[in-house]
Amino acid sequence: MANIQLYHFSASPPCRSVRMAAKALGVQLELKQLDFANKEHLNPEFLKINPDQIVPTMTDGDFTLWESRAIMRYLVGKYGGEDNSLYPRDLQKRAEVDRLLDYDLGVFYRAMLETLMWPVRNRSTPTKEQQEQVVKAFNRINTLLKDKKFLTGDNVTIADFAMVVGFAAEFLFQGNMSDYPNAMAWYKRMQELPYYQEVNQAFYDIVEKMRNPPAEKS
Ligand SMILES: N[C@@H](CCC(=O)N[C@@H](CS)C(=O)NCC(=O)O)C(=O)O
Repeated sequence: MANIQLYHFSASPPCRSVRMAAKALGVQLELKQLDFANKEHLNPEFLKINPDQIVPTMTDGDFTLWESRAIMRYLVGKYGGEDNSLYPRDLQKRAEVDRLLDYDLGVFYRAMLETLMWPVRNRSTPTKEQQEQVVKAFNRINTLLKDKKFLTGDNVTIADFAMVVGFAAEFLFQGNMSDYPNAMAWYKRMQELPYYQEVNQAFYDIVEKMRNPPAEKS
């Protein structure tokens, strides 16, 4: 197997989803951490690799790909064997995974980003409409999970990886997460996957710092 490189930064949600998919496949990634605080992704060297200058960006030999969901599909297609429950070949099963990936890209992740994550970074308050979007999104996946272990059934798929990294912003939600018990049970199940903690540690370190900020020096 050629060296597969992943340009990433460890707390980035879409980077974490790709890293979980790689772990689930047993694909080793050579991680190339970019220091976003120092805008390393805007360096001319990275511009040559990815004109969009975003992470995750994967190189597999002389092939370069970005967009986390496309990378996960590619990795399963290339390294997942004949058929793989992470992204099944069966047309209808695959279509359900695709539906969720599309819903995530267009609606779910966006709601988490704009309503829960960005306001922290920008010190702004989400609008009532944005808050309603999050409630609607949590309700949707809570309903989806009422009779399932994972988003499309009994097996984890790349849609679970894509969505859990957005869902993990739930700790910033002003409402009550106990209103979404199926979604929370799924989140716990995801956290119990053998590679989850390792891949997501940098994110939970940030969560911990936000919950218990270091005391200000006087
Ligand atoms: N839709 C893309 C989103 C990628 C993305 O927004 N990555 C952020 C880091 S979390 C980034 O590289 N931002 C750099 C920038 O926009 O300048 C994906 O799923 O891969």
